[in-house]
Amino acid sequence: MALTATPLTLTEKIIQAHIAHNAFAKGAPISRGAGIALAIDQTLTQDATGTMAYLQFETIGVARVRTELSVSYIDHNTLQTDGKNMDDHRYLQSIAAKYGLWFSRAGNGICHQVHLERFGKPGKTLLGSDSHTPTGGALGMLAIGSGGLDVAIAMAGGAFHLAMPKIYGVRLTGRLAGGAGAKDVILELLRRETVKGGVGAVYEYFGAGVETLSVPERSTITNMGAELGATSSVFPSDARAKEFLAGMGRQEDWSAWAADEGAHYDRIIDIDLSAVEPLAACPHSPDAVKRVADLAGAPVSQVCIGSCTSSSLADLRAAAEIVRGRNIAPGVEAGIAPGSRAVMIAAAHEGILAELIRAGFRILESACGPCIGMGFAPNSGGVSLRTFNRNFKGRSGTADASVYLVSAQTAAASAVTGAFTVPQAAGAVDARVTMPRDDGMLIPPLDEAASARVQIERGPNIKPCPMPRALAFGAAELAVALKAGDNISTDDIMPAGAQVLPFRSNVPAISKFTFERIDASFYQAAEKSGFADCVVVGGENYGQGSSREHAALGPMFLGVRAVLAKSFARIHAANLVNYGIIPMTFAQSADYEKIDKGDSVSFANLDSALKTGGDFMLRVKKADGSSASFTAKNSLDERSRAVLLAGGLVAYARAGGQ
Ligand code: MIC
Ligand code: SF4
Repeated sequence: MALTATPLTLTEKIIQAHIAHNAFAKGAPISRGAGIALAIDQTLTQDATGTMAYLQFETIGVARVRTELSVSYIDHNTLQTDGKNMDDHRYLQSIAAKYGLWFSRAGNGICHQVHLERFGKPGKTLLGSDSHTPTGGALGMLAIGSGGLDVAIAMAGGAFHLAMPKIYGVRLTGRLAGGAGAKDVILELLRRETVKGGVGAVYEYFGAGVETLSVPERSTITNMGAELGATSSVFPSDARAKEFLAGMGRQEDWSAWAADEGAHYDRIIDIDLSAVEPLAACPHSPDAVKRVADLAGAPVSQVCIGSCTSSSLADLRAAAEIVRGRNIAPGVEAGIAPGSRAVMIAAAHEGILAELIRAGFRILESACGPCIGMGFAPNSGGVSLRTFNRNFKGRSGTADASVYLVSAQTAAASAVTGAFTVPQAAGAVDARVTMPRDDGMLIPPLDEAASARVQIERGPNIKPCPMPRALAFGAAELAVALKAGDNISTDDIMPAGAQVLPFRSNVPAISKFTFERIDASFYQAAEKSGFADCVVVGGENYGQGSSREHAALGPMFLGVRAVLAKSFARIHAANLVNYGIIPMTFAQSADYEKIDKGDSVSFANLDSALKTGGDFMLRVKKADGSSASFTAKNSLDERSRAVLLAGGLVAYARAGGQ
């Protein structure tokens, strides 16, 4: 690797190698917060966000994807209770065939796990329409989650725009011991940093402890960095990365990537792996972390090992060692959803799968499944221990269930006792993985002549994506349609689950579920107002969680024109802008108290604030006739303001905007 004058972090090196519009001197550090545009090497989509992404991609009008590699995965909507989901799968398969993408069929596995096994490459950029795309950081790539529209632009050869992140160095020392696993490392970080600690930052791992972690263990950590609100998480590409790629039959894809000696981090966080204990994130937030020892003995009714964060062969091995020769407790229902079909096959060959089945685990398909409320919902009021990454209220499908996020080790130990149990050291579990390179359910891109003959299959539920209305409300009074608290997740704004997900390709239909979890009357009220222009108020970290654009599209369709919050999650703020909704930040947190549902608000200088920058001046008329004035911060960069003025990203791009 070329020597640089200033020692750089790994994140900076990858960014330097991909700066699209080169306003920055090569080799010099880029100032944090500066707007940057990155060239994107690889993209991924999944079916729940993919339909909208490809509907947008089709309108851009390029004949073939312009990335090095683009993959369309089917893993979310695999509970097919009528024709809608399979119609979406067939649409996506025909799009992949037409435009030169790889296609991963339903059952082949969860996008992040399969991508790591089959396509991840050190030093590359990956943009994915799913918030857990940073999983790829386990292989030393800069992998970022975004809305589907940003991915569509990247597939068409456009750059990805973001603010240069801060870079937090996580120095690992020691080695995991006792029953602690990689999941406990990221839970420890969540305990310290909270679900908004990583907004605007990349967590970069370094130090002597790094080499003690295998790539699957690293991927548990990078995956769940999304719960910190981080832009991404990244590990160096070292001998362990080489070993992993060799195990996948892809040694030629390896190259070494690491930070320079003496690189500067904006902050350093120290974690001694040998001191990490088994932990659990308690209901209903990934950062409500407690020691399993402090929960020990409390009864458990369900256990599930799966999801894109902890369903690797290494996780299954650890679980199998713990349950060997024992049975699942009678009061517990236990299930396993292996992360990919390749993991399932390898587990079968090693005999682990048989051991898990014998112990009493139900085997679920290799897909997101229960993580996104697609089956295996817990009993009413049940206590479910899951190796997943999110435990927002109601996400499991059971509104009053208590979901705890734990390691595969803790899940397995608790499954056999029927109560929270601190896992004992299972002996040194072999974390090396050699998996058959099996492309049976992965369909490669067609050549151009064959692509030209493909007809796109469009099921009756697939409707064009609606466009934002013009920002013509000037100084009019807009009703405050909702006031929400802190850490509102995209699951609160637009729920997922078996009933809602089939409408992901039909915005008018899915918009009826907008804010259902926090205000069941939201849709009816919007309909009654004739979908009049309105605003929504939120607290800190508004829109945390998923990348789903539907959390912007639903509100947009119902008339929401601005969201006024104390702070925003990165992906959601970008999605709001892309769909013409203005994110505004309270300049003073206390002003949050001055505005309530039922008030009306007007903006004195909307036009000029969008054209030239500067804070927004607001006047709130209270329901009791009194009024208040205050300013809201305009943190939008020049491009975001231009996108809003153009009427959203599609209109902006059509008008030649970069
Ligand atoms: C999630 O974990 O919430 C999802 C479902 O994977 C989402 C994407 C979506 O809503 O389709 C994500 O994480 O981005
Ligand atoms: Fe799928 Fe869950 Fe991972 Fe989201 S977090 S990609 S729903 S497994």
